[in-house]
Amino acid sequence: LCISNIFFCFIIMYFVQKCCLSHRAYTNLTTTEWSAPIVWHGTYNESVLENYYANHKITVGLTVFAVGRYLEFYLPGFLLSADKFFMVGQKVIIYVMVDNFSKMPWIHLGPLRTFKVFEIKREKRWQDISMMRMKTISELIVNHIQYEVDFLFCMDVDQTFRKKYGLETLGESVAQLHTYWYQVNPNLVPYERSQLSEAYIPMNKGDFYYHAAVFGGTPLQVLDIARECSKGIINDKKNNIEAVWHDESHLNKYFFLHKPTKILSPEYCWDFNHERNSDIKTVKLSWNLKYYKFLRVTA
Ligand code: 2GW
Ligand code: MN
Repeated sequence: LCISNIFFCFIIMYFVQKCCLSHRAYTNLTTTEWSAPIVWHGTYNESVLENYYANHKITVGLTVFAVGRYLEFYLPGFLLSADKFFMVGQKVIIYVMVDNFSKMPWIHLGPLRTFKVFEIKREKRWQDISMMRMKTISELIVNHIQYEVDFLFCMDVDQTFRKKYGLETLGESVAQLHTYWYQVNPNLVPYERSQLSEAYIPMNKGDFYYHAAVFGGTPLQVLDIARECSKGIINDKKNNIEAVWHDESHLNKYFFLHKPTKILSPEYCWDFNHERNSDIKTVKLSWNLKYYKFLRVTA
């Protein structure tokens, strides 16, 4: 009786552990299981970084897409705020992809900053506008970016920089924790769960839910990310399936298979509509309001 009781207790403990305790204490976690730093405001020393990079000159690239109404609606604010807060004091090249060159907001950027504007064709479906960014990014890296920058970020346009977004964010391959899911057990996040999709992540697997609004790394690393994601997207199209969160599902699959070397806290891409607890000290970049009705009419 005693032995069977002990055995029973072990079984219970096993399930408690599996269901609850393995739900790591996400809040303020500063390193991952694979020893990658998770950067929160205050976990880095800005002056040490600045001193180091004063002797190691770098150029940082930033890609952004603005087609249809997003061009007039979001691009000016994104560029103005990036000029003010993104990699202050560093050389920066912003690669802007638009579908209508004549609507490009030619704002004046600060010293050491420039943008390069590319005209791309507008996809009909918004899902494709979002997903085909991966293909365009990989072509752009092959043709231009790899020769021009040391680090690269790829971002959504519907967001605004609020505070310094600096050297602490640079790494080989960088992923962004999603505002809505950073405290949630991976079994409850919206990974793609159909085995028919290349973005499939099995239950009980996965580390974090990453937000596709921000990812980055060295150009060749970002090339690998963008290539793998666009391969997955195109194969899914051949098989007549679309992952639940489009390119974001494929990005999550990529980072599940190839762990990022640095993770940014949700302070680096925050939604002010989401309830904010004391983890969120300084918001560096925030989501803009979405006016779906207006924006999706012509999108
Ligand atoms: C997208 C959706 C509905 C209507 C319009 C568009 C749209 C997107 C557009 O008309 N023009 C455009 O340039 N875009 C680009 O695609 C733009 O750069 C935008 O930031 C990006 C992603 O679309 P967005 O920001 O409206 O989608 P979110 O904020 O819901 O994004 C998350 O999920 C997406 C997939 O559904 C992507 O993975 C994205 O990276 C995620 O942040
Ligand atoms: Mn967005």
